[in-house]
Amino acid sequence: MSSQLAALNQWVEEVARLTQPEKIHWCDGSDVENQLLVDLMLSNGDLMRLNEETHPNCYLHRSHPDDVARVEHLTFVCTSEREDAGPNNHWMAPAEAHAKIDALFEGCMRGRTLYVVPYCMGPIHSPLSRCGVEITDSPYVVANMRVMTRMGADALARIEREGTFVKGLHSIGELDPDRRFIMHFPEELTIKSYGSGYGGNALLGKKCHALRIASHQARSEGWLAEHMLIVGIQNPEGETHYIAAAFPSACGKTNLAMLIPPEAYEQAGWKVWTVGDDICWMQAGEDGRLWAINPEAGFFGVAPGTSSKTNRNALDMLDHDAIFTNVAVTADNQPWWEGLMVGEPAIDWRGRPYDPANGPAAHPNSRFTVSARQCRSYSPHTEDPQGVPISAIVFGGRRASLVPLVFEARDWNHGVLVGAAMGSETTAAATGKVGIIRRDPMAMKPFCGYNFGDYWAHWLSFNREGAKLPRIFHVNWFRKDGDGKFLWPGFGDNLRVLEWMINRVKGDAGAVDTPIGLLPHHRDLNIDGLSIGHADVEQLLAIDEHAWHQEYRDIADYLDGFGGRTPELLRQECARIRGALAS
Ligand code: GTP
Ligand code: SPV
Ligand code: MN
Repeated sequence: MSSQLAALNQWVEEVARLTQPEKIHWCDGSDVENQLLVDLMLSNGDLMRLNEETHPNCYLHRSHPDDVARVEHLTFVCTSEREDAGPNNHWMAPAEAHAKIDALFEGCMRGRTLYVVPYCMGPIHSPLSRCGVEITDSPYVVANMRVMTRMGADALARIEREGTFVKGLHSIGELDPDRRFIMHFPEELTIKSYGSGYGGNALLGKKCHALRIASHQARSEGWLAEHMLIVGIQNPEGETHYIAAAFPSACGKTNLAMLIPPEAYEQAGWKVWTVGDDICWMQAGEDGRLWAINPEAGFFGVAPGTSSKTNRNALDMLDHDAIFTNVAVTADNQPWWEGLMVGEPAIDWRGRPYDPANGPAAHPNSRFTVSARQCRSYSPHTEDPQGVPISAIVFGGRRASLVPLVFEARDWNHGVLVGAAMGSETTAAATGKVGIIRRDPMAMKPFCGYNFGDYWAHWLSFNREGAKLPRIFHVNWFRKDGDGKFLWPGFGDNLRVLEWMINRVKGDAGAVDTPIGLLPHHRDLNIDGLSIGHADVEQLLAIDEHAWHQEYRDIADYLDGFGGRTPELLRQECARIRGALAS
């Protein structure tokens, strides 16, 4: 055995001594293995088979009702210096954190099987990819990791070649919210997660590895690990522009990544190519451009709101070989959620007969897990080892008021400020109150594995000689009118906004200069065929300077909260805009 695998074996043995499993299973990722796991879960109640005629190989998982979302208050970044984790993270000293969580792991797998899950984040032959091994006692986690990552024998072979991998230890424990922690040790490339089976808490390749650990690693190695979708927009001339977009959880990444063009656009020859829907790893190429890969291999998407009208590409990939978590089911055992627009719920997400008095039939954060290969718009370039070149970076939030439909940053440094200043209403993707506006820089508030001040400095450092950086934009699909209705139709019609961006990149579109950035003039935005009127567009593109003045006061205070770690350039940029707003 190679010394690399010897190190892995030794860690597995150590963990087994601590957790005392009945059996140890090394996952190879094969179909046979998956079938055995599915059969096991069907027999122990972890999974229920859905309607085999309408949804072959589709399963429903009902989680513990107290375990339905990420738990930010129990998520820690454990660097040796508190300042390195920053005010944006909960921090615990590494030794204390290990002791606390190891005490929970002690003997926790008695009578259970310990699964060793080798995985690769990113195309298996890409130099940008990174490997990890998750140890878990949850077959549901194994089945999900198999869809979400390149899991099994090939990953193990790469680990053997490279020697380095991220260690992730996970147990569902008692699923007790009072005995639950998600701990990260970026300096040790280690994750320990106890007491939850939910996606972002338990599928350790996703947010824990590909964002918190990877962002920390990316800073020291000179690349970026971001909470961004990657989409390719092909125009009628046949050119494809790749756009990376950061929106907070449940704010539209999956939907934008697999957008269906409005009919007139489709007829004119526009095409949309999905590369990724949640995470993007980017690096400067030799040509000075930023090149991006999607480290994931599947989608763990929000079910509610997905319909043939809003996202046909998503719906069409969900009628076979998919895992559903916490959705409702119809009388004939088909998956159902709010916004599906067909069928009716018979049983709610907790397994009770549906009663509107109990709230929504599907949990608002109910999810589907599906291989990216099942998506019709899946881009063949997703597998390119060098990634795809990024033409534009888009930041966006869920803001009922103030923030216009779209604006462009003046330059890279201004764009970094626009990202750092992002605010968004909280959603059901994390526990806690929904609809509260909070600062969520680059949509990374729950996911940045180090101090935001250092993170912004890292972003600014990409602006160097020879760099051909993407343009930076900000969007808001969620602006509401006086009656609480969305002003912008969203979904497929968001292509109209992307078209303006691409034309800006090419130098073909106009813009109006304002203190907060460059906005399209309403003639620059194609609204042909939309039911919204001129007045709505006017409102969507209006700037209330007085309210923005307040907003920027708040932004300046927020940046000050990071003390000496906030880059001076960012403060200057902020001061410049405040000055322009005041005058
Ligand atoms: P995570 O997987 O949590 O990171 O979420 P996400 O950013 O991928 O969000 P997703 O695309 O799943 O959208 C979340 C919710 O927002 C769904 O209920 C969508 O229907 C809704 N949504 C997405 N795009 C739009 C849009 O353009 N307009 C409006 N009004 N709603 C949207
Ligand atoms: C998110 O919350 O941003 C998600 C789902 O993409 S989770 O995998 O739980 O993080
Ligand atoms: Mn996400």
